[in-house]
Amino acid sequence: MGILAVSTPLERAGYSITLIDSTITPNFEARVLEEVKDALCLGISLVTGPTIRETVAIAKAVKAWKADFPIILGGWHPSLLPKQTLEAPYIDYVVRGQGEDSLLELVKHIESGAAPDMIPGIGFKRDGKIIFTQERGLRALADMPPKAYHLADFDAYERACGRRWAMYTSSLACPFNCAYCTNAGVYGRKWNALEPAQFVEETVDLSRRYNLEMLWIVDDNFLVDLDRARGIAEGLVREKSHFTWSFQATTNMVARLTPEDLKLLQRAGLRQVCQGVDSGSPTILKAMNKDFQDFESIYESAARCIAAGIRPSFNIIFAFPGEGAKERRETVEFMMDVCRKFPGAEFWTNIFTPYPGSPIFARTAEIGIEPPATLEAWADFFPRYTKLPWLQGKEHARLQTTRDYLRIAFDRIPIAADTRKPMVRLAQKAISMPARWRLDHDMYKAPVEIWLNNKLKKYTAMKPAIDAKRLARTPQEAVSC
Ligand code: B12
Ligand code: SF4
Repeated sequence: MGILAVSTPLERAGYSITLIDSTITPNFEARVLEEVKDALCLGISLVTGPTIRETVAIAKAVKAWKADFPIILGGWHPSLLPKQTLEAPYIDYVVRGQGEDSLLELVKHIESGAAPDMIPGIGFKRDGKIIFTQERGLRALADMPPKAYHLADFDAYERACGRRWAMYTSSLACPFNCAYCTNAGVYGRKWNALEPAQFVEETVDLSRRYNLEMLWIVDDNFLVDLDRARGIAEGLVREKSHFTWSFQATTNMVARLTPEDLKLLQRAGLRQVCQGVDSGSPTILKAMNKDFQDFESIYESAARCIAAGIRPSFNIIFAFPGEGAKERRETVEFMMDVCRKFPGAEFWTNIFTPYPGSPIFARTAEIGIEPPATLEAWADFFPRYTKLPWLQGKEHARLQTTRDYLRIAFDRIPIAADTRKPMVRLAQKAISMPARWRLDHDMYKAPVEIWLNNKLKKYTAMKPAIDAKRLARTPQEAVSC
């Protein structure tokens, strides 16, 4: 999405883009090395975590081919840690925050050989010194050009996950400031959004143009303006849109929707609402700065969504600083209670990971965390397996086992097509019962159900035929970026 966003201004200015997505391109490193041969520069979009490993490998390989070939990093990680990112010897430029204007200006400067000092929102190196230009002011989403979806190889994504779908952004930022979230660090809590008419026109067009069955609206908090949400639903019903969709929103906002609102949204194709519940412990919710969310609204939101035929999908963060055995137990019991009361509700769990730019990151020394000191060292930073000073060894293994049991105790619907055979479904249903018993009794010794489930996974896993078509250049054979 980041690349699709920054591509439109470049294409409009006559540059040609070759998009290589490592998730669908076999041997993507070789492909990049092939494409850079006649390109002006290489831009890479990355978030904190494993994408850094690929970024570093590619950047080093490109530099080994040609030491002065310009490499530009953009996206959340370089935006939040621009100095440390630029300290890597194989990175030339970083773009901080929104990249639509900054990248276009930077590419023009690279092409003409001009000094980039006056381009707001970037960082670069000169004579071994790191230089940051002035901040670039945030632009409202409605003022941004449409994303260059035509660069995406929807056929390859479909082959990889069995469904034809895309992401779409209809608002930016979030008015809240949860302690673990990096949002305020980049978007400064300035929520702004597209009008319903633009949402409806663009999503209907997108779904028809690329024959998409589903859209995932990746706004941070879709429901900040409830009238906008109602307007969107009415517009989609009026247009007879054919796609289903999902969005992310806070539970307090979802609970403000009336049953009629939810029915309207369901008629408009809404099938899932992702919500950050994050903990079942009131103490931890307070520590997370989530005073805006109470348990009553979480139950209310689950009840109303289920009644309207919309799946409530909740996220949990385990091992937040201050979470002890009592608070973790409260969380597991809360999850079990919600799933039992509202069959169809689902939970996805993570391990707390202190991201740069989040409010809690300012307290790393106090909570005993030593942040990685180089770009490369952030590659292992991943909420699926994070280890923390208070979560190591047996304790870490026990939590991972609990998470595995939570996964098999209740059905969750992944975004990829469900290709399970009836026998496999039946077998998984059977092991969900002892898994629930274990979670109720907090007993995870000799985890045979997990072993069994892993065996079953062999029969459930997608076998993607991954490939990406070679993307055609624009007819005018402009400079590739
Ligand atoms: C969709 C989404 C996902 C999707 C897809 C992620 C992906 N890698 O593409 C999925 C569900 C897979 C996902 C997973 C994860 N995500 Co996520 N995700 C998002 C979300 C909601 C939207 C991202 C998006 O596409 N936005 C729309 C585009 C247009 O905006 P953008 O990415 O910000 O791009 C702009 C600029 O950053 C810049 N830019 C971006 N790329 C480039 C490249 C160049 C060359 C240039 C010049 C500029 C540039 O210009 C763009 C236009 O202005 C963001 C929150 C958010 N508001 O952005 C979180 C977010 C990116 N995710 C986050 C996290 C933590 C994760 C996970 C670790 C969660 C988990 N528990 O597993 C994983 C990690 C995935 C990975 N690959 O490593 C954090 C990242 C924090 C960080 N420090 O990096 C975010 C910021 C959420 C948050 N507020 O904390 N995520
Ligand atoms: S976690 Fe969600 S609700 Fe909290 S600040 Fe981030 S985007 Fe907003």
